Amino acid sequence: LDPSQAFNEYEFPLDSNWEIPRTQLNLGSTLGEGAFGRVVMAEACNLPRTANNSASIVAVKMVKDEHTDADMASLVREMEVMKMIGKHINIINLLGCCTQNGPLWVIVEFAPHGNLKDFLKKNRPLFVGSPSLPRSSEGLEDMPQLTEKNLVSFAFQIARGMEYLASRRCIHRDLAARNVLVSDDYVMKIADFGLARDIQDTEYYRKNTNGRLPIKWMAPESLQDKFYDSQSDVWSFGVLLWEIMTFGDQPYPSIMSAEELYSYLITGQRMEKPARCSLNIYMLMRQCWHFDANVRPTFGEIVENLDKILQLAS
Ligand code: ACK
Repeated sequence: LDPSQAFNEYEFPLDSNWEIPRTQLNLGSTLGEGAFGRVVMAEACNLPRTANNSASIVAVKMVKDEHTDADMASLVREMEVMKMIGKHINIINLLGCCTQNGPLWVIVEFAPHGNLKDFLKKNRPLFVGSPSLPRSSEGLEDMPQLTEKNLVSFAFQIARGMEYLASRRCIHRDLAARNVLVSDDYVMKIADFGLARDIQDTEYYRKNTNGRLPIKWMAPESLQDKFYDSQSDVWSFGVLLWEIMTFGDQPYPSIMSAEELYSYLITGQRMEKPARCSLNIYMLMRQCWHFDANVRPTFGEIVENLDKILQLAS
């Protein structure tokens, strides 16, 4: 028995399509840590899947020191889902992995501007007509104001990413501004496939998930029956659209529980049009919030609709 192996809790099959030598990575600071695990920034050299073959910044996903077998299984599944889904500009793409002789490292694209919710809050125009506080005026000069066209373009890009995921039979199940990351040049990238499940895997998308449920983004059929499909992702996209148009406000601020939310929705109530939101964008939100999932637009139709709205926006 190799003594160095004694410290490896798990053994993974080698996938030479994706394996990267650990020596090509130089780990840096922790970007975030949560129930899911840990994300660490790293410098990488000569990665096969990056544009320039020089050093680049990447994000490395790993489990925490105090992880369970289920945490590890979920990271492995996330990696396998990313391998199967393939590349798209509007998702966080897999770059490679380190699975041998040490801890599992899943290497993904790094998004320099963090999550979309915080990004929107940082870029709030002064005196936006919402109950939330405007951003501070500090550093305003290097933060150009976001235009309505910018906001519609964010929504368009996310819809493109979701259209792609849906075409790959992937249900996100936790689509929200906190799970979209912002890259350079305002490129939106859908992140966190931890909850992504294959549509054919019925026991997965009907499964009762333990822990915190993102109830305010959930479609009625997910709240009631734990049923998820691409059309329940469309409902969440409507809430995300609302988050974009309010520069990151909290949806349904007075609703406290899943039961309360469900009775609000089943009686036909919906969030009002945000102050700085055009009618055509609000109509799209409302279509995404049709109680009947079959009446909601598909991501393909949302992409078409947003494309038209973008053409009109100055
Ligand atoms: O808003 P954030 O800085 O963006 O806080 C979260 C945190 O790690 C936990 O998920 C950040 N994060 C996750 N993945 C990436 C990534 N690929 N690029 C940049 N930041 C990331 C995320």
